[in-house]
Amino acid sequence: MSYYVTTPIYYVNGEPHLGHAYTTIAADVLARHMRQRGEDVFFLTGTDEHGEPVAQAAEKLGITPRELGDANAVRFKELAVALNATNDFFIRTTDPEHMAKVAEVVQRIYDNGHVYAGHYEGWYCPRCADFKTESELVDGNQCPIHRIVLEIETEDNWFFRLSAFQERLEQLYAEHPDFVTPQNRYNEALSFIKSGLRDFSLSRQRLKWGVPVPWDDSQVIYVWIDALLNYYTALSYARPGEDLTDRFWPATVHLIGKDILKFHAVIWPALLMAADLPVPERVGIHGFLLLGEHKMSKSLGNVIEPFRVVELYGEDALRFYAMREVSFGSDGEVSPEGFETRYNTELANEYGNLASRTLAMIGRYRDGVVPDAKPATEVAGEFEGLRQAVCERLDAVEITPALDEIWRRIKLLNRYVTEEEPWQLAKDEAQAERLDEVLYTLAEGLRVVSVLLHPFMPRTVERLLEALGREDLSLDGAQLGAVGGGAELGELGQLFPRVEAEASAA
Ligand code: ME8
Repeated sequence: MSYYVTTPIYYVNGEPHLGHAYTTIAADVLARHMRQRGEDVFFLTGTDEHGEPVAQAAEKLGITPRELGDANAVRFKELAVALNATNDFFIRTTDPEHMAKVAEVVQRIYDNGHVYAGHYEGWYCPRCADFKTESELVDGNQCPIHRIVLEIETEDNWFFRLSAFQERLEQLYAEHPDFVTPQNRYNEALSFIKSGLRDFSLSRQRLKWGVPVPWDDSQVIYVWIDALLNYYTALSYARPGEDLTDRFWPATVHLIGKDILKFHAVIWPALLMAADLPVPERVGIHGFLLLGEHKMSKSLGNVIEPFRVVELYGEDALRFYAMREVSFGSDGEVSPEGFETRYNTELANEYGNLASRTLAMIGRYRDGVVPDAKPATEVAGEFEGLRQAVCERLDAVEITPALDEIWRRIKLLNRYVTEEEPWQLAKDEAQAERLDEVLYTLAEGLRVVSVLLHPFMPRTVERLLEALGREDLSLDGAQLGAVGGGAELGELGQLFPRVEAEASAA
């Protein structure tokens, strides 16, 4: 089965921050998990470089939009690398191949009769690159998102007949209850559609920075249309000499933040319908990380800056924190203290300790070889159905609940150690078989949770599995008892060392 997952393409008008990292991490978790399941995966991310948001930011800096794009696209690429994201391609909307394909699709929409010349007058936010209705404005004439004063713009430009797609969109929603998840976002999008769709301008007259309208080069294509089409155009040129469109289109899931719901859940499927192209299977929407300023942490300062966290704690700690702290789909606070607490309690104490204790006890009591035994019944019962549950959660883009399922088993294994007290069993030769069972169960439990955790914390898990002498990552083996004893354990340093604030003062 093919699985195509995307992130939004990020605006190059600023530096990447944790919000961008969040969606990229989530997409990478899904991509890695699906590869573990043996699916044919394509994972796309990239940058959105045209339009007013970028043109205006460049103007303020006194550089060209291309210079700004070139500088910040590099930063977004570096972010993906720093996060250990396995994107198969990084698209930039300034790629000539993308631009040519955008022109081609927009021409098709025009040829299909869905475009007309019109006159627009309305409130326009250049930072959103979007028109606002009177009812959306706050404090008279401000953008509800950017809180900047808006002006009424009038332009003659080309309009897309969105209103003509109302019925087909309603039908799409009726037939595909998972088209938008979670449910509250589905409801929000559907009620937006039902409230009546207005045509919108597909081109901009005053702006020069964009893809020229194929039949009227005095105008450029509206940045959102240019941007949305990236998901489709990338497949045609991501692999030189090969067109991946048939293999991966329609996309399996577009991951986005709630800020851009209307574009992805309403306008995007309508555009595809207008171009006679299949619509994606799902738009998975997450909430907002509230990145406010916080009490200073000694090592991280007062904001969670992704490059800084990776430098100090490694990318796995950030990946874990992002997916664990704020339930995917909801809004939630993130803070340096919150990060450090989870790092110390969950990563170092719960997972790290489970690993080091298990390896140390097998080293001490069984010469570093995992004993051969059957998994303890009480633990086996708790692991029953785990792999299936994780798969189902991730199929539904419920990323935090999938991680919770795994973490519950890590806590359980820690309780199991405390209850069984292997160090007492080791004192009594008559308990040798029991000790074998306990140590085997721990090693096997640790292996299973680690295989399932791999998409979340790939580097850490690879280190741990290597030390466990069992490096197979396929999901088939993610069941308690799937692998017998006999593995020789290797060395495992500290998985989550304490980070000293002093060491990071520079
Ligand atoms: O909107 N919390 O780009 P953008 C969680 N170019 N996620 C956040 C976030 C936060 N505080 N801040 C940003 C654009 N994000 C367009 C997209 S797609 C065809 C074009 C993430 O740079 C989240 O995924 O403003 C959000 O939807 C996206 O970054 C917006 O990125």
